Amino acid sequence: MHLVRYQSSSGRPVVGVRTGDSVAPIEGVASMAELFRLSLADLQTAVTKTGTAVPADGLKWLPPIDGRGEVWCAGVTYERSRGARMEESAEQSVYDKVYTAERPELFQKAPAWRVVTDGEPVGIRVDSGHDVPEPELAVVANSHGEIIGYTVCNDMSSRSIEGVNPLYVPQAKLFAGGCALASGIRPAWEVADAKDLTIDVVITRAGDEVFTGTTSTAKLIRDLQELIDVLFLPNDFPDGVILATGTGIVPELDFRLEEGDVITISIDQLGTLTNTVALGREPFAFLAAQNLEEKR
Ligand code: DO4
Ligand code: MG
Repeated sequence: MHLVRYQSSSGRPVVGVRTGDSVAPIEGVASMAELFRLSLADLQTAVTKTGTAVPADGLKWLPPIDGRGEVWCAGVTYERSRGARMEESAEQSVYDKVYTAERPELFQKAPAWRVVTDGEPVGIRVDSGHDVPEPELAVVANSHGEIIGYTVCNDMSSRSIEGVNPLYVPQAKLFAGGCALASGIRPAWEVADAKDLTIDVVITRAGDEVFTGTTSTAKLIRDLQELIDVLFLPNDFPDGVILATGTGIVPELDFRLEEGDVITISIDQLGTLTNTVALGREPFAFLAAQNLEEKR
């Protein structure tokens, strides 16, 4: 089962449960924010009260986050990420230190309205030149700080901008189309061990595979609930938060994304996220133009 958002025939967003090939609206729930305000126990009850199911095929999926929801990221949580940052950066020691530090690296990635989902484009900056996807397990926490589910995140990143100076991380990480989430959230009670999931990525260019990578969340050095607790210590998340937990897959330095590349990230038990790379901010004008009340 996945918690999803999709467009009704009138264009309004609907929150529902996708099971197999069909989707059923959750009764009395108008937004993901409403679901994310429930306790885990109340959410388990809410998802059992659904209306008439419709075929999933052909529906327009919306990102599984809305309202005041935010996406955050943890960084340098896999040995591979520490090594790749040290290779690309003029300031190696900061990455080495944060990997083992008590305080994790956490940064805000996107408010809900900037998030793209499966089938929409992901972005690279016109002033970058060296860009990669970051395939990551994303943890969904409700407004009470409880982990309620998991999904797939692509933390699109500019290696060239971050490589010059770690203080440029916000510019390397937050830009139009930089944050993609799979369209469905797998409830936490259906995932036996989130620290034992295989993550795969395939990148194709004009139909040819140009990069493949794989890792396991078993290699993630941080505890998931501890990461959420650090986020909630100084912050309220009144409509919940989705935390991407860092990448364990970084291509070698000679690989860089190009416009038109197709990135497919799969996480065992959670699902798949597929996006095509677009250059610059114009392809993402639809995000700024959307009517938050009616469209997303
Ligand atoms: O330190 C920069 C961010 C690293 C990151 O996003 C990751 O490890 O996934
Ligand atoms: Mg990352």
